Amino acid sequence: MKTTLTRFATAAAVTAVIGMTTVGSAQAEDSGDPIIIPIHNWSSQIVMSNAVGQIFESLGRNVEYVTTDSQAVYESVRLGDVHLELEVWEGAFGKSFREALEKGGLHDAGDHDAVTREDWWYPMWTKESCPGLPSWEALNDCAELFATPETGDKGRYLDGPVDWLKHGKERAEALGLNFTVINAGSAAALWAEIGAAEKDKKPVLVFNWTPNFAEAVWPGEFVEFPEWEDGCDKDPAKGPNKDALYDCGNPAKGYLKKAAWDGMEDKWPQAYCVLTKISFTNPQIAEMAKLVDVDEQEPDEAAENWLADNEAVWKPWVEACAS
Ligand code: TMO
Repeated sequence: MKTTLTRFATAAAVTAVIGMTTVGSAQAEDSGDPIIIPIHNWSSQIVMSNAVGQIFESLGRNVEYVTTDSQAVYESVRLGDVHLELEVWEGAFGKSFREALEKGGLHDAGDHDAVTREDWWYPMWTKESCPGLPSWEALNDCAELFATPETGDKGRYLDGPVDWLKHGKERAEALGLNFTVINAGSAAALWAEIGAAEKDKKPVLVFNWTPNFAEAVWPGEFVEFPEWEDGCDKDPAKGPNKDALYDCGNPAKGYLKKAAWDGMEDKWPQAYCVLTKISFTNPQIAEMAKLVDVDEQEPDEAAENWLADNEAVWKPWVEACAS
């Protein structure tokens, strides 16, 4: 029932917007070819991509979604195989994004309002048995608390899926951490790990990020590693270990950008204009993730519900590009 009602609400909003945009529009028309939007493997990105796709559809655009690797996507945008990326997280993707920018073919289409962080993280109960946290220097003394049969006497750190390329193994090595880094197969495996530890308040260390639904479910903290310095992934002189890369934490106040294929503006000027106006906040992005990861909605349905409940957020972006 909720879905039916919100479908009507969205349709009404869409009609209103189309009515406005078709009057006196003198600029070149957007192409009828589909705008191809890449989808990755974490919920806010999937919901946001569907929400923006539905906004484009409300303007009469055709949209296709393709599931792509979250690092390789920057090469795909650059080549115009997909046309934009809605969540460029500095910690995970800054390097791939910068490399693609240098090669040319894609550009920075502006920042979201959101401030992001992605790093080693623990639910707050972990600190009771390892009170030196959040400093990374407390980790080795506590390593055995995190040991499992799989890791022997080393601690276990459950990193994100490999395509998020967190360089966890290199970080552990560069900082001499007595931890085995294991890549989760999916975001869901991270939530399962925290959920399984919750009942007995077992210490766990997993990859996590903000904005995300998790912060409202499990209070917790990021481990404070040596502060990120530009070049820490390229220049061994950066960070405390002068012989190693990746001996810094990820940026603690990272950006969240949008990226666009250079040809997008000419081909779909109105949709491109809307893309440049889009700016989601931390709570909005956390809510998008929650609709899927907690409320168990399908991503397209979550996007539809989010748009119906937040017209005051997104309609001004469309209106700003109406002529
Ligand atoms: C790429 N991610 C936002 C899940 O860290």
